[in-house]
Amino acid sequence: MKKIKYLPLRELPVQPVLLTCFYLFIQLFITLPSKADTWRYAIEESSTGIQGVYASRFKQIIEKNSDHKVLIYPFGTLGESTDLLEQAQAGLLQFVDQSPGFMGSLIPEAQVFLLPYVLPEKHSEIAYFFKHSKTIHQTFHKLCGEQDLELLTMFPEGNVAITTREVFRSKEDLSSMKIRVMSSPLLIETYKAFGAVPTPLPTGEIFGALQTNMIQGQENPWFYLESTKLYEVSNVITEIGHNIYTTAVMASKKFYENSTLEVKFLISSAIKEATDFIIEYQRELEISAKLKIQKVAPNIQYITLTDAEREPFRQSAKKVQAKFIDMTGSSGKEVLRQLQEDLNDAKNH
Ligand code: 6CS
Repeated sequence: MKKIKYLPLRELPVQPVLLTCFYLFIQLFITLPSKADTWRYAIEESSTGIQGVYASRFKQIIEKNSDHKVLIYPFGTLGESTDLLEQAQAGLLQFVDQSPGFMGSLIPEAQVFLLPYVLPEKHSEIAYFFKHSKTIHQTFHKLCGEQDLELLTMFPEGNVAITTREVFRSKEDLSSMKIRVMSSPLLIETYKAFGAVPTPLPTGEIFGALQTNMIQGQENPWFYLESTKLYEVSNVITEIGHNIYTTAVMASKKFYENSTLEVKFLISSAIKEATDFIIEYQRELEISAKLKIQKVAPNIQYITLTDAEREPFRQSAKKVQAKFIDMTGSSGKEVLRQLQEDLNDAKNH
């Protein structure tokens, strides 16, 4: 039998081997043919809301760089916000945008983003935080993974303002008001601590409940007050500076893990580009939405609480942090510690 002669290692033709490896690597990322799929992406807002603009930008980038198609399902087409997350967990949706305000019962630690007077007000700090935060990109990513969700990004949607029938400047003024909140238990605790009567209601019921005086107020970011015309059923819009609205984009973990490296790279590049874009866009939209409302509704009273008026609300925020720890235990305590470290980094960067 003919003996195979092996080349000693040092005599192997190094250049061709390296070239082949390099070629295979490039193939993996760029040229491997992959089937053109259609991906479903559900959002909690209309297609012109911030989540809709984000999803459209993501779709545009994906469709420019591949043969895959993205179908966007705006609010109402697939059920209420909480239904969407279940559909993504089951792999019926490839992508979903869901806000921490609706995630409290599934991932209690997600409510850290709802804590009043914790997230920064300054745009440069907000931008840095969303891009670099370990709380988002490591801790929350891991917590989502445990629920069959692949966290892709989080972004802000602007300052949260409170719309009411009557003027309030103190916690006592709020005591007679039912204020609608998203379903998160922490938001309920927040408005209790603020002296009001918190009333969780699904998104689709906010307008009607305000119109019929079933509730006397609600909170949402400025662009949302404008795009959903909530200002039409409000007499007063007040800023107490307690929070910015945050939201999370996730993929079905099953879908993501079964994707090729090429697809994962395609998705993460589109997510990064769309996130950089939306962080600046949402800021501009907040300014224009405020101006639009003030122009079409000059009779509304626009109030910004002074620092002294905010102080009792800030004090109540401490109680809400204690409630957060009660709800989440040592895991939540660690999430809050990490968040505070991230916020310090954002301040000092
Ligand atoms: O308050 C809500 O229910 C909604 N607010 C915003 C800004 N986005 C989605 C959510 O459904």
